[in-house]
Amino acid sequence: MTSTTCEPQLLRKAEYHCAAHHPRDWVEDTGAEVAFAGRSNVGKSSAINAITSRKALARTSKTPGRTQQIIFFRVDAHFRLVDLPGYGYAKVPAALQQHWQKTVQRYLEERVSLRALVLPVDCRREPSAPDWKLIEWCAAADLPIHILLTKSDKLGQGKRLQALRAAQQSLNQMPLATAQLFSASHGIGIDEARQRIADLLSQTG
Ligand SMILES: Nc1nc2c(ncn2[C@@H]2O[C@H](COP(=O)(O)OP(=O)(O)OP(=O)(O)O)[C@@H](O)[C@H]2O)c(=O)[nH]1
Ligand SMILES: [Mg+2]
Repeated sequence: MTSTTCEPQLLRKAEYHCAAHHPRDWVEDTGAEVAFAGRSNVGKSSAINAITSRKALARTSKTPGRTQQIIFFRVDAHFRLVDLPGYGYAKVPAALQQHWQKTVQRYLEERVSLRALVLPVDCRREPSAPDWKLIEWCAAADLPIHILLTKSDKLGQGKRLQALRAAQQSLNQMPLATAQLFSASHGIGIDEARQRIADLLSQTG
């Protein structure tokens, strides 16, 4: 029997499972998964690698728009992490942009095993309009969302805490939205994120 409580260290066992262009290729919708959404180039794939303690589990790139499919990582028979295509990169052809948008929308609306979204947001910027759309969609759907204020290595300690307080303040009407400081490259907030994701995966659906 598989356990339905996810220990944080279990996330280190994540393995690449498949990349899906089309909903028919999605992994069977059983068990529990947490998906990483967000702007192109914000650091979704880097966050997955940091949290799973893997250098190149999810492919990262300096070229925005790298992750173009929904990528499933299997933690064990019950738990998964999912890397969603990024949004907001202007150079991606409109038709492709629309295809992703539709796919991601369908994923969010239909996926029964989805327990929460993780949304990396650059800590030096305000969340973008599509970031807010996701945050508000989650609030309306009663789906937890955990915001990683990422690339926080780029800020000094004082500015970092200021960014965290501002984010928490802007989310204070949304009980299922949480935020933390994070840096994939400098190891900031990785244990905290791993713990949070394990807790979110352990919730019953
Ligand atoms: N300084 C710093 N750079 C980071 C951090 N996280 C990611 N990066 C860099 O940001 C760039 C984009 O990272 P990715 O993880 O590929 O971003 P992504 O959101 O998966 O991008 P797409 O798949 O294109 O949507 C890479 O050059 C990373 O090295 C961080 O915490 N600090
Ligand atoms: Mg990526």
